[in-house]
Amino acid sequence: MTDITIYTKDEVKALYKRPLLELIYDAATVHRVYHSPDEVQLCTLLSIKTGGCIEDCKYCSQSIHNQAELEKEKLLQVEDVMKQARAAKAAGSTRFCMGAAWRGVKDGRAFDRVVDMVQGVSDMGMEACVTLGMLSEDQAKRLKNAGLTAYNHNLDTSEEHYSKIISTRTYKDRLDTIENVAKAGVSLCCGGILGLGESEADRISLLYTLSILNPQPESVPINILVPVEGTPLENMKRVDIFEWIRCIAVARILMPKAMVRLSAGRMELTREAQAMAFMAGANAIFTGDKLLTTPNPEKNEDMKLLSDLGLKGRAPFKECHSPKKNAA
Ligand code: SAM
Ligand code: DTB
Ligand code: SF4
Repeated sequence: MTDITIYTKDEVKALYKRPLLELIYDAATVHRVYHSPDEVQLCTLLSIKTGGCIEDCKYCSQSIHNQAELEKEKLLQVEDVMKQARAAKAAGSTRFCMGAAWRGVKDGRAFDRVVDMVQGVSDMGMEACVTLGMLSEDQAKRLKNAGLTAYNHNLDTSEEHYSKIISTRTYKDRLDTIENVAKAGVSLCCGGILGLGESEADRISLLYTLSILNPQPESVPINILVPVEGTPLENMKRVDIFEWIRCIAVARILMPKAMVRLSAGRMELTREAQAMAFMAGANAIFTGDKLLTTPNPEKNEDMKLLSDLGLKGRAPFKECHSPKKNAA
C-alpha cells in the first residue's frame, strides 16, 4: 500500500474530532481523487443458509442464543441461488453477496456447493462475495479459484468492546481469518456496526484497526445496528446520524481506495442523511428489499434517490483511479 498514508491512532483520533463539515469536505476531496463521485456500486445480498448459528453475537437474528423470530433455512441449492443472482443482475446489481449463518466453514459437501455458487455468479459476469464465518487459507484459495471477488468478514467493533458483544470467539479469531484471506490473495470486505453501545474511542479504535490491515480492505461496510426483537440489543439507543457520517468520512480518508458501503440500517435513514453519506465518500449500497433477514429500502426508492442525486451504478470489476495517473 505504498501510495496510501497510514495514520497513527492519535492521528485518527484527531481526524475523527475535526469539525464535521471540514471533515466531510476533506473526505469528499479524497473521494474524487480515487473514485468517480457520481458512481455508486449496487450490490445484492442473499442469505444462502439462515439461522441456527452457534455463535452468540448479541445483535444477530440468526444466533441460537437469541430469541428472534426467524424462519430457518438449510443451505440453498445452487440453481435457486443462480435464479436470484440472475434477477439481481437484471435489476442492475453488479455484485452478489452470499451470507451463511455459520461459525466457520467445514470442508465437505456444503462448502463444495458454496464453491459452485461462487463459480456460477462469477460466470455470470458479476462480482461474487461470500461471508461464511471462519475460513482457512486453503478454503480461501478454493473460493478464489472459483472466481470470488471478496470475502466479507467484519471486525464489527473495537477490540476493547468486542467481548461485550460476542463471547464465543475472539478478536484474534477474526484477525486470523482475515490473514488467511490475505494469504490466499483474496480481497477483503471488512467493516463494522455502529450502535452496539460503543464509545467514541471504540469507533476510533475500529477505524484505526481497519486501516492498518495489510492490505487494506477492498470494501468497508458501515452497518448501523438493526435492533432485532428477541436479541439482547433490541432496545439499544440508535446511533446519532452525524456520528455515522463522521465514521464514513474518516473511513474514506483512511482507506481511500476502498468501496465504503452503506449497509444495514438504511430503512431508518432519511434521503438527506444518505445524500450526506455519499458526500462524505460512501460509494456503495445494498439494493433489494431484504438484507439477510431484515428489510432494506425498496428498489424503486433507491433508484429515485440515486437519480435525484445524479448518481449512477458503477460497472463491475472497475478499479479505483491511481492518483499519480490523475496528476499526470
Ligand atoms: N456468520 C458470518 C459472520 O458472522 O461473519 C456471516 C454472516 S453475518 C450475519 C455478517 C455480518 O452482518 C456481521 O458480521 C454483522 O456485521 C452484520 N450484522 C448481522 N446482524 C446485524 C444487525 N442486526 N445489524 C447490523 N448488522 C448486522
Ligand atoms: C455486512 O457488513 N452487512 C451485510 C453483509 N455484510 C453480509 C449484512 C447485514 C445484515 C443485517 C441484518 C440481517 O439482515 O440479518
Ligand atoms: Fe452467526 Fe454471523 Fe450471526 Fe454471529 S453474525 S450469530 S456468526 S450468523
